[in-house]
Amino acid sequence: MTPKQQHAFDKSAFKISMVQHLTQLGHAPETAQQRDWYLALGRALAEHTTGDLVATENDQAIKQAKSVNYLSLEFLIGRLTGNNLISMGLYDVIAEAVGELGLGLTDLLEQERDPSLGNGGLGRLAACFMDSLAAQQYPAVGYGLHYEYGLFRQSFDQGAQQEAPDAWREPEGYPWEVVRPDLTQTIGFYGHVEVVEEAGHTYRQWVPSLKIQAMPWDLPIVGYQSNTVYPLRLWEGRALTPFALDAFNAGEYTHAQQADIDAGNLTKVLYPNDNHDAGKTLRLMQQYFHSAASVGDILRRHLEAGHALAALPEYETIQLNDTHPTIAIPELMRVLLDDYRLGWDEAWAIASRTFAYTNHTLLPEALETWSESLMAELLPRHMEIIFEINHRFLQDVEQKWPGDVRKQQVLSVIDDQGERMVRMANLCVIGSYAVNGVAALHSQLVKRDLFPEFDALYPGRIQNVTNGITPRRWLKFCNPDLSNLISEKIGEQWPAQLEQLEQVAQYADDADFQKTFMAVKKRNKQRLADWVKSNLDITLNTDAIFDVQIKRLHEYKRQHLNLLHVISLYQRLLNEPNFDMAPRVVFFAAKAAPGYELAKSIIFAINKVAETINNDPRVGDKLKVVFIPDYRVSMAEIIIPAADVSEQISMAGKEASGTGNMKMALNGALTIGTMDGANVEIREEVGDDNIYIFGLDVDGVTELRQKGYQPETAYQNQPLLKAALDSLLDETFTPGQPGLLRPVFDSVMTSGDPYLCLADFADYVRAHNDIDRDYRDMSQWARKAILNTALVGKFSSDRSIRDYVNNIWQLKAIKR
Ligand code: 475
Repeated sequence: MTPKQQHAFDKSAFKISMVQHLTQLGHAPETAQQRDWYLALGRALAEHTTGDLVATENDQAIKQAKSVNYLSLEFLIGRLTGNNLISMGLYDVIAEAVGELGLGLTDLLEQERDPSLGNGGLGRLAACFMDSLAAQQYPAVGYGLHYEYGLFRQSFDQGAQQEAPDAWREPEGYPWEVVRPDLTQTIGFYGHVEVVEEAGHTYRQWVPSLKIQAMPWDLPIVGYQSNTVYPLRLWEGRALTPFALDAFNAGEYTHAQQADIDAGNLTKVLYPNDNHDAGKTLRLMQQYFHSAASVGDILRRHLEAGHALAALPEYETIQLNDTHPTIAIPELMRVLLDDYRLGWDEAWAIASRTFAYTNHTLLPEALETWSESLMAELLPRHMEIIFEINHRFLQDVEQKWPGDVRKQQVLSVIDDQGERMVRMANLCVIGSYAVNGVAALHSQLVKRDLFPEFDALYPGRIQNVTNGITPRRWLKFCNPDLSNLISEKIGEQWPAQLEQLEQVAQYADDADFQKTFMAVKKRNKQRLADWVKSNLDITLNTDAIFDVQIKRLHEYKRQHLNLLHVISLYQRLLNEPNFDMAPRVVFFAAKAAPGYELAKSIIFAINKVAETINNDPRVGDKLKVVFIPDYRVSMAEIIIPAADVSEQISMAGKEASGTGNMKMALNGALTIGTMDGANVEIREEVGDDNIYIFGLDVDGVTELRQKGYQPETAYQNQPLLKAALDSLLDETFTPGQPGLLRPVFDSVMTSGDPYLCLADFADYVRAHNDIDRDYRDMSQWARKAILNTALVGKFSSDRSIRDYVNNIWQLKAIKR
């Protein structure tokens, strides 16, 4: 809402509306539970946002302007109610209204289940970007999938990860979503391609043998302090209605695959892989379903607004969030060629100026490829189009590098060494007018290591847009005390203009401000400690350093390096009479992909180590280890404001950007990190004195590998490290069951330590010692923490979006 509308907001009418919604849910105010009231609150608020959503959609100025369509298989939005109240500017008045009904707003907000429609960084980035698009009123539609089950819920059984389904909408439905059955489309799969003759021309026409309906649900993305509301449009797979039964009986639906993959399964569940490509048929079906429905909807909007087909790139740009929606490129070509009957050159001129692609990872196991035979079976017409794109492209390559077979081989969309595979990233680069990495270092590596030939062929196409985070959710909402403190000093504009935080730097040496700042941190630590006490029954000392590593579990992120440090602290506390350390609580939170055995072993090891240390009376409250189960956005909102130390310790060159690093720095945590991803840029902003950098950099990693890396050497030469590793093999952490933690030992000792944990261990310990020393000087620490908050304004996702707008999308803001 605009500030003017907020002023006119009618509190008593809203209370009546809430009670009406409660009644519709079948409850009476006298007996309703908290959850019923939360649903009533959500529905009453959604009335307003749905109205603004429809109004924004019908805004003529927006229809005549250029829009971005953000295509992503994942949107990790987190709870909407609290965040939308902030954007609507209604947080305080609704807290009052709810209070007058005898309820507490924060209690009601706690009732909401997170929509966890994403795995990690890539999905959360999409959510931050939607928030920033709406905040700055750049016309946008987010397109995703309406998974019935989001990312699995995690629990521990004697330390081992257990997965349970995440029925985020059950049983009453999600109050913020609106179904849009009028926008339903039919999506085909399998079948064959026919040649049709018309007026002396031949055309190709795909005849699918399986059809599934795509019905959209819209979630409102509410602009901060405006009445702009953009849709996050999520497609749900549904069986064709019984009206199509005649076709069914005529035998069109007898494809062999139909039995195992019926329509109801298509959007059942989010694939739980992060930075990993599993290559399952159902996943490719999800991708095509998502792309085809989204492209269809984009074309519908474009044509309904009265624009010519050929003008598509002037009105619509399609951002591909990694390669997962790449099939949208051949799908748009198919529609233009076969349905609208454009010539190839005409169609390609449109498609190749419409798409842009963001790369989120260099890890080879995450780069998507699909078997050519699977693709040809599932999407026969698309495979033909991909061949034609590739054929024409390889002619360009031949022109540029005549006779260079190696270049043809690495650049081709088809990998023909072994089983023939379609390389989605190559298709993306060829079909896009812009490609970007997500942090300066990452974009350099995309050019140098991943796509050097493409960079030579298309100079300037590969760019950088450094990631960002929304300051509304990741400071204003999750850390109200710090937000108020900041607003007292520099006014209230910062949530929309985060660069203004720089003004906070002038208070970094102010003793009173330091005290207040640290008192806020302490309250946030207490809030987390209370959560830990009531949920895990571990008592924490809030004077301790809260040392935090929260992110997906992956070898390259090196949670096991952190674990080795924890073990070495434990052993020193026990074995060195003169060893002194500032008290520490080391927090972990992480989900492991269900099929990723080593990641699960690392979780198990952390839990076992935690159990031993936390129950060892000799340690007292000097050291505690807490693994918070079921990490999710709403948990991050409690942990991040409480962090003193932010662990960003990936092997250099592996973490494309990281965004948790930005969230914790913004909330006054100091980073201990490698020269990787956006850590490099965080260091540039906050300065060397206010960050703890350690370990090999990208060049150091390369050199070490060239010399020939032997983890054994570090093991033999560093007694602390050796003792920590050896403890994984005996009974220290698994009484009566030696060897249970061997997989972690083996991953670094016998599998060659692929992510160089042992090579970086000594310098990591050195950096932690520096932290220990600095934390003891509270005034110095406060200064560093304040400067982190003050100097990370660059990492607002508003700035990221402006970079996309100015350097790639070319959009104009439409103020409503
Ligand atoms: C990077 N997910 C972070 C973040 O840019 C970066 C891959 C394959 C299948 C399913 N999910 C994925 C990712 O690759 C991913 O999340 N990448 C992350 O993107 C946003 O900050 O460094 O690891």
